[in-house]
Amino acid sequence: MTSATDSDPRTSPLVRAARREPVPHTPVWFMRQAGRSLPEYKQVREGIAMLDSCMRPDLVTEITLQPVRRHGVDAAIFFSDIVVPLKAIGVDLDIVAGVGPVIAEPVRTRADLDRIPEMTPEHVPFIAEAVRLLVAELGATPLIGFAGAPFTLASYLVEGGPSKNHEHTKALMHGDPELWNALCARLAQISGTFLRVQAEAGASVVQLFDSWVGALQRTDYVDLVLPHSRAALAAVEDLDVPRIHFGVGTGELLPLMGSAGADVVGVDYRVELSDAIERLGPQYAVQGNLDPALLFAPWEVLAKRIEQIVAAGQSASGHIFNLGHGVLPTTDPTVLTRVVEHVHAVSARS
Ligand code: 1CP
Repeated sequence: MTSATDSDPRTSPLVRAARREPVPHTPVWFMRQAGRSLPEYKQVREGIAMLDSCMRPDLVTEITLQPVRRHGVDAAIFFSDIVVPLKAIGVDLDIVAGVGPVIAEPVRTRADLDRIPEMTPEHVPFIAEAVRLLVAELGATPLIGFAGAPFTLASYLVEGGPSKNHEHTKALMHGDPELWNALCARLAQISGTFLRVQAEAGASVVQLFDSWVGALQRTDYVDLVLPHSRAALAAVEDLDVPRIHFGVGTGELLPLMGSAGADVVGVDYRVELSDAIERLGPQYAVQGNLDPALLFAPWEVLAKRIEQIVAAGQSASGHIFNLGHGVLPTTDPTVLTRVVEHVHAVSARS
C-alpha cells in the first residue's frame, strides 16, 4: 500500500534536492524534454499550431506526460511557452515553426507599452485546468511550472522575434531606462501571475527562464534586470514552492541570479559545475549542466561526463541533474532514457 507521504510530490527527490535536503538519488529532468525529440509528440501535434496546442488542456496534459512515461524522469515540465501569457493578454504574436516567437508590432515606445495590460488569472483559465489535470495524473512526480523572466520576454517584444545581438533591447534599456523599467515591471507582473496560477493549481516547483540574460554585463544586470526578476519570483514567495532560476551564458551572473529569490540556480554547460558551486556557496542548490551536444557522443564518453557531473553535484548543498540548455531536436530519445538510468544508478545512496 502506498502511504500519503509516498505519493506526495513535496517529498519527492527533486523537491528535496531543491530544498537542500538529503535525497535517495540525484533527481534528473531535461529542459525541453517535452516535444521535438519525441515521435509521439510529433504525432499528437500534427496539424495543430504550437500556440493552439498550449491552450488545449487535454493536449498539454498528454504532451507533458510523454517524457515522464518514456524516460522515468524525476519531474514533469509543464508544456507551454514563455510567450503564452503575452498571447493570452492580447499581444499579437505567433510561434513560427523553425523560428520561434514572432511579435506583430515590436514594443519600443510608451504607446506600445500602454497596449500591454496587466494579467489576471482570468486570462489563463486553460493553464490552471491543465495543471489540475496533470497533478492528478502525475501522483508522486512533481510538476514544474515556469515563466519567462522580464529581460528575456522584453527581448522578444522589443526585437520582434529571436535575436542574436539584442541591439534594440539594449538601445531601449540604455536610451530610455524609465520606459525600460516600466516595460519590465509590467512583464514581472505578468510572469509573476503566470507562475502563481501554476503554483496555486498544484505545480510543486517553478522555474524562471532568463535564457538570454547572459548577453549582459554585471552592472547592467544589477541596475536594469535584477529588480524585475526579483519581483517576478516574489509573486510566489509566500507559496510552498521552490524556485529555480536559469539562464544561458551566465557564469558571471550566477550569485546575482540566486539573489533574485532563487532556491536553485540553473547552470549552463559553459561553466564547470564545481566552479558554479564554489561561486554560489552553500545557500543555493544547483541544477545542470550536461552539454546537450554530448548526447550525440559515444556512450562511454557521455557516461564518464555524467559521472563527473554527478560527483561534482555531490559537493553542492543540493543538485538536480539537467542539461546545460534544452534538448536539441535531433537527439535520439533512447539516449535520454539511458542518461536518466545512469544518473540514478551512479548516484544511488545506500
Ligand atoms: O512547433 C513547435 O513545436 C515549436 C517548438 C517549441 C516548443 C516545443 C517552442 C517554440 N516552444 C516549445 C515549448 C517550450 N518552450 C517549453 C515546454 C517544453 C519542455 O521544456 O519540455 C518550454 C519550457 C519553453 C520555454 C521557452 N520558450 C524558452 C526558455 C527555455 C530555453 O530554451 O531557453 C524560450 C527562450 C522560448 C522561446 C521559444 N519558443 C519556441 C522556440 C523555438 C523558442 C526559442 C527561439 C529563439 O531561439 O529565440
